[in-house]
Amino acid sequence: MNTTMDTPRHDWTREEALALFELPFNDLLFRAQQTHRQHFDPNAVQVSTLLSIKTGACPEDCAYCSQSARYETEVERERLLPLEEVARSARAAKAEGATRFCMGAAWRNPTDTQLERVIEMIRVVKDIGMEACVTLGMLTRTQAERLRDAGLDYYNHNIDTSPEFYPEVITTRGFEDRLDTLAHVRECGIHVCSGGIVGMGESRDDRASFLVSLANLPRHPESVPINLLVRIPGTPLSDTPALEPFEFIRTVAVARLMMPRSHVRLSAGRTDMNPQMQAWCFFAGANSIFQGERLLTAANPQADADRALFDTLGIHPLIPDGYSEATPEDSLLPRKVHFSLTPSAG
Ligand code: SAM
Ligand code: DTB
Ligand code: SF4
Repeated sequence: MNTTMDTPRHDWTREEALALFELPFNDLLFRAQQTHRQHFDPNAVQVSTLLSIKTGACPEDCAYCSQSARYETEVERERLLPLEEVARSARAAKAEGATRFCMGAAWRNPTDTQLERVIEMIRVVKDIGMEACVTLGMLTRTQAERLRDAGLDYYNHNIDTSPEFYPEVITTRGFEDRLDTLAHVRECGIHVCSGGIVGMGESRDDRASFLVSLANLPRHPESVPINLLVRIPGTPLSDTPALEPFEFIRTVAVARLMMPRSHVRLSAGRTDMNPQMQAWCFFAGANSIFQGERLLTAANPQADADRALFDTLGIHPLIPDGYSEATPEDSLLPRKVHFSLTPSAG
């Protein structure tokens, strides 16, 4: 096995990934941190904010999701948000220090008319001077091209879990459908954000296989969100036993080792993690978070708590190249750290 892990690989086997999971914890974290330092400022964390632009009444049956029409959850359905509300939200996120604004819609896939409305939102976010990301479900190649032409920076589409465990979680669209959308996004030049959820009752083998599926894509996603399942009352996964915290940290470390140049996002589930656990995740190679008190429908830590965590750990938010910063008085950004959106993760 390549011990320095310097060059991105796309030929991982599940056995190799499992061997990483099975390393003594200190060895795994030491190696992950070494790899992390080869490619990133270890104290810089990219900050995104999420907004649900269309909530609930989704026809899909994703067993973890508060927004599926098939489950009785507390989520109220909402129509597509007005443009002005998106603009207000993006300005507020920028003032809080986020550099990327991610908009999510509870769709299986967008219609062309819906896509046009989202494109207006992307333009508004770009005008405010933030990176734009959207997650709208499956896309055709033509739709991906329209998003690229609108200036979209990232498209989020998760593979969610291993191909083997996937049918236990979602039956209304297949794993291959997800790969098709990812290929459309990649081929038309939008940065790819793709990861998944751990803690859904999958095995360690599944976690290894999930990371192999991501790392063996033709190019690694630039952004890899690792979500800890948020157990939503009313969904089939609401009573899933909590994942052992060290296993989550191991998953982050293995993701870092297998996709050395990608931003690994410590994503959903941070309200169930204490500051020490989040610090371990950063040490394991996580270098991105969602900031803001709400994810799409679920709670996220308060901005104050994240500010305190960054201060305690000496972490600073990462500023992308060419980013136009918010005014100093309303930004929490103390330092400038540059990275380039190109070249890609590998
Ligand atoms: N409807 C679109 C789709 O599924 O592609 C976009 C939005 S969907 C909510 C985006 C991702 O959020 C999912 O693929 C899943 O990985 C993550 N997610 C949703 N609910 C979650 C939960 N309860 N806990 C953790 N992650 C979750
Ligand atoms: C991702 O991987 N996690 C985000 C984002 N991509 C769209 C969504 C997390 C959703 C958590 C549950 C909720 O808010 O409903
Ligand atoms: Fe719908 Fe996305 Fe939720 Fe699945 S994850 S039910 S596609 S909103």
